[in-house]
Amino acid sequence: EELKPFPEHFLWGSASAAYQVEGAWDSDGKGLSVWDIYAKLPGTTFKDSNGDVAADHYNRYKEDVALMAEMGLKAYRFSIAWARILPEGRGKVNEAGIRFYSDLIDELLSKGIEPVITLYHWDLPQALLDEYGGFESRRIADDFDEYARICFRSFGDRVRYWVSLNEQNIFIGFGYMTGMHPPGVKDKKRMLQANHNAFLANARAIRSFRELVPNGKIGPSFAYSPAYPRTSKPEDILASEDAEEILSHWWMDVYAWGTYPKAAMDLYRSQGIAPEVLPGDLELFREGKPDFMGLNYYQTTTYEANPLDGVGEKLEMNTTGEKGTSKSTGIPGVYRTSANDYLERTNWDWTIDPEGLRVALRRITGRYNLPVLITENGLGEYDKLTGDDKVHDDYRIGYLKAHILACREAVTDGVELLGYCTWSFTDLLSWLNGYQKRYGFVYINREETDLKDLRRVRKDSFHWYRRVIESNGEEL
Ligand code: GCO
Repeated sequence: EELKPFPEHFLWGSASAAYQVEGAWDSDGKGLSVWDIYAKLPGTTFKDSNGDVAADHYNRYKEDVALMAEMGLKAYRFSIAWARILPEGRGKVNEAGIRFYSDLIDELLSKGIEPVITLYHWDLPQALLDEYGGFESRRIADDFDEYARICFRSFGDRVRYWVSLNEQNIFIGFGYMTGMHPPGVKDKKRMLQANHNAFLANARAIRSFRELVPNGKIGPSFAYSPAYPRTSKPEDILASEDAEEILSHWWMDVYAWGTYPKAAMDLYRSQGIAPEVLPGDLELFREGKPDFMGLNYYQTTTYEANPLDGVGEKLEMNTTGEKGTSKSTGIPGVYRTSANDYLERTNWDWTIDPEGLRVALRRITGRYNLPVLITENGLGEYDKLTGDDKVHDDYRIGYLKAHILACREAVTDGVELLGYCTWSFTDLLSWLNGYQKRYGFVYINREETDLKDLRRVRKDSFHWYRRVIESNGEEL
């Protein structure tokens, strides 16, 4: 069968997040974020790595954009550090923060690169956590909306594509259930309420976007790990459907339709942990309907029926997250994760499943009928710099190639795909895994505490992706 070509003006992109690349954690009036504090608490991150310096992108953004231009990148997705714009989270605006992002946007546009802005990539201003508990209060929606409106007014004339919240399921799940991200809470009831409040924030910002950037497009980025059944045993099928409902529809249904899945809500009600939904909340969600679903895709997860009926199971959320966190389930007696004999795994124990990306795209299209922007996809590896200053990352090329082919198959299936952003452009800080876990096309010469020179080195994948873009995905 003939594969359809990628659409014209397809956004061949690459992505990053402020805390993971910028550094300059206290420069030019920036306030502190929860990560500036949390990563420095003992035992929270790999070898105490933190984003104080990161890739020093704040000071070297021109050099980085020049590399993007050399590669022919069509889109660059980056996030704004809320605390650079509003050091206290709300109130007084830091003009130097606005200027930094404004300059970055102008630099990108001057090279013909479409900026894609993420409003929230996890670096909540610490002041808002201290003041009222951050996402645990409904006040977060007012403050996020105020911050978003400042960004829309400052950059909306030049930036068409926006991501509201990045991986709400991960930052809320890790922040309030597994306790691995700030604020380190492990309580499912609090998790579900913080998550509801994050939906309020998301919808308020999208409503403001309609008013302030009427010609732009906005959507959340969801970390979607499609659920597979272990076998064709009906109990396993039900288990994987339940996992899909609890771990994915719980978020995507609200974004797309403004409703929580009923079975999951009934279950949480019976457990006494359902979020408090006030009159007007669901109407607001429906007003905040996105233009596209942002998809961060790394892997699929396989489930089987849980024969233990939940006895002894810990209340943990399955996530697309780090090694060792995707073991048990939130729903006693319904499902648990299992091995998948057909899939290889990365060094961080993530399954490698290009066909799963096609599954994800088809499911999102079939259920929600929304266009999709792939906002992240990539391979974290231990890259090695050779003596002659090269990085031979053929494994990354192989990984990306297979996933891009899956995109093309999905386009042929009828998926409306707006673009494909790899994670990431340069190497950057992995929140919990430090600088050893590298995703970039551009190698950054540094280790956890040894900064070396932060030199930028083009990996083999850099040259490869340039040709992919040039041929609009024909030449893989
Ligand atoms: C890591 C993760 C991240 C995420 C990204 C999510 O290793 O820390 O892979 O880099 O993918 O921040 O949006």
